Amino acid sequence: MTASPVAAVAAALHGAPRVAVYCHVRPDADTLGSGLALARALRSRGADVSVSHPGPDLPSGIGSLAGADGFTDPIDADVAVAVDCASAERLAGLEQRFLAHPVRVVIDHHATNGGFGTVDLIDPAANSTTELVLAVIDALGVEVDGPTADCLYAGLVTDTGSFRWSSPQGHVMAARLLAAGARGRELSRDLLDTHPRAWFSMVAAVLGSATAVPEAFDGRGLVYSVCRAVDRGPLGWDAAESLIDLLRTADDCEVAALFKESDGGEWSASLRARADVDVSEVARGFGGGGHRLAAGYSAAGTVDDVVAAFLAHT
Ligand SMILES: [Mn+2]
Repeated sequence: MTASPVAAVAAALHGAPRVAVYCHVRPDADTLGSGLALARALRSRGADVSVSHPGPDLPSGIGSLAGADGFTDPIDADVAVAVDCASAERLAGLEQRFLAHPVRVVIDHHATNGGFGTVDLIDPAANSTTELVLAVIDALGVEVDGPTADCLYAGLVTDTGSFRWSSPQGHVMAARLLAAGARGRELSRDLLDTHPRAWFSMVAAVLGSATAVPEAFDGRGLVYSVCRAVDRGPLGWDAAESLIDLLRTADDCEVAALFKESDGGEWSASLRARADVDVSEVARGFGGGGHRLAAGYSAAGTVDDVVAAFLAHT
């Protein structure tokens, strides 16, 4: 990463009295941790800052992050910042609001992000968007205190799968954040290792109905499953988010796919590759995006149609 995009973002934020930070729809710990950490840093410099996400849904486990009780509608701001959003569409109902700002900063690490700000800081080599936010905070000269370190660590530990696919820089960053007071053990427990017991029956249903397609992807194999709204039962949408990490452990399938039904009957597909199939390309074909080994897209229709459309492209 060159220093200049970081410096350009810091310059755009420097002295801005009002900043509206936008997180993506169905927010995860990386987008929320990025937004909350950036807001803390800017507020410490005297700025008025809002942190917003489209829709009512917050994932479980983020309640202990500083500011997690303070998400609001976007304020009228001089500068808008989108964090961890691979495209403007990821802002859903807040997209037009964001795009109306004359100064728009995009901070993201998705390889498929083509840039939709007036100032873009996009680095696919970053483990998490919080890694890029930390670079911006450093460029602003703001000290990272314990609560800010928590927010940054939350994005890092989740986006690296508990550091399983972290770069060396991710470990260096983790050491710095833990030394600054991040509650690593508690955050891992809350964000990754806590489920209501109803989650167990959902896992059983979804993994029990997993289907293998050995001939897919030039014989390298696909395993896929479906998580219908009824499989989730009383659980929220985010309960299904970690299922793909179980599916993708199939030892004889290079690619894993999970089709998740929202309460509104729409579908989101999560794709993972074990080694070297570029699933972001597959996702892009359906209007989605992501990383080479982890990507996704949205779809509408019956489950049979959605799955058949995907299988036709494997
Ligand atoms: Mn991320």
